[in-house]
Amino acid sequence: MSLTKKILIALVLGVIAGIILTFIPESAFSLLDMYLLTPVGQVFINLIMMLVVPIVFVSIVLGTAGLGEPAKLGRIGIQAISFFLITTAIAICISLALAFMIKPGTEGVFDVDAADYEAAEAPPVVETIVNIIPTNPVSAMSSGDMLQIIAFAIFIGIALAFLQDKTQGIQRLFTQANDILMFLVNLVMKAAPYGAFALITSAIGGAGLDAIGSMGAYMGTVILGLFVHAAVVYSLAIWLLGKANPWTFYKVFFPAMSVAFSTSSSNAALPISMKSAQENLGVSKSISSFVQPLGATINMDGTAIMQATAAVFIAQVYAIDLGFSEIIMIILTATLASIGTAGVPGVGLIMLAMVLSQIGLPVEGIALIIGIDRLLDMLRTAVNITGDAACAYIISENEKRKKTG
Ligand code: DAS
Repeated sequence: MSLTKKILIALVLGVIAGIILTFIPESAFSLLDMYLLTPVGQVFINLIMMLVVPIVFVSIVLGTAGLGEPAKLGRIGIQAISFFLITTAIAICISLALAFMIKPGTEGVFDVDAADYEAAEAPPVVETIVNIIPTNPVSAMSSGDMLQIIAFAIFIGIALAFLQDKTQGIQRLFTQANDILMFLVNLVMKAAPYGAFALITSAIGGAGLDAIGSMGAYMGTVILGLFVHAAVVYSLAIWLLGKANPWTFYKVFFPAMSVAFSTSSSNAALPISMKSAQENLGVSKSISSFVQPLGATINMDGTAIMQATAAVFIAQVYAIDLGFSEIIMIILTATLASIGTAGVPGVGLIMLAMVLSQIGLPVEGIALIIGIDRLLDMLRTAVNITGDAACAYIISENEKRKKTG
């Protein structure tokens, strides 16, 4: 049986088990979660997170060196960043339209008086951009600062590209390191069905059917936005811009989407998403190794969809009217917030505080959605990495056509 089928079955069984577990006493679920579900899920997450920093560093060095002349690096970079920004803005517009049509904040009773939320300090975006250049690459790697690791790897890759003849040995070393890491991805992915089952069971059992029910309109609006963006926008982009078949893309990319879904982490899904893109979609190693790690760090369309929907939802719950300028501010701040969101679980909610405070909405409104956010985080993370892979696929297909004339 294929890995895709195994993961799909694990997810379906996990949803069923999660729903069943919502009917057992909370104390019993907590024990089961603490001593079985969470440990199994965390071991799987740790196994893949163990590979993320080495894979990002090695693959971007190889990817940048493989692009050859900096002019091509510039061209690929401009195409990727343009795709990221345009699709994020489209994602936000879709979610705003849906939120204003469905009006999730007017459905149901919400206890705003009890709502309290201490916003964690979201790093200012300018500071994030300035700090992209690492003062100490080793500490960037030890702390997992993805933007700094990417920046350092790009510099090393450019140097390798310029010093082609003198650095054959180093290039071979990086190539062999990449082969070792891809082998380990394969090995770790054998645990994916077990990890996926444990993580989705824990998420559904932990959220509880009551929370899911009372936040149904909000969750439905976000999920509809995620579905429209992934199924329509990305498919149209692959078909029209990449002149490729969207169905082929989704069929082979499902295992990577399921890892992103299970772990709620773009970074954790990066190894399998790059492997899927390179081995199953034929995306060139150099383009995949450059575009996907960059996208996993700065391109979060799914997160932007949640942030825009949550902003409208909270405004509706607190009966605050949003004018044209507030809507423009939501588009701008949600785009910036999604760029600043790291590819790890739950950060999108922290960055939401920045969006809300920028447009003068009560940040404590986040307390209304925090209970079910883990389930939405799983779905939006799957969309986040899909956008990165779609971008790499489109650029790679167009570069191939350029070569064959
Ligand atoms: N979980 C984040 C990611 O890995 C996104 C988010 O928190 O919104 O993409």
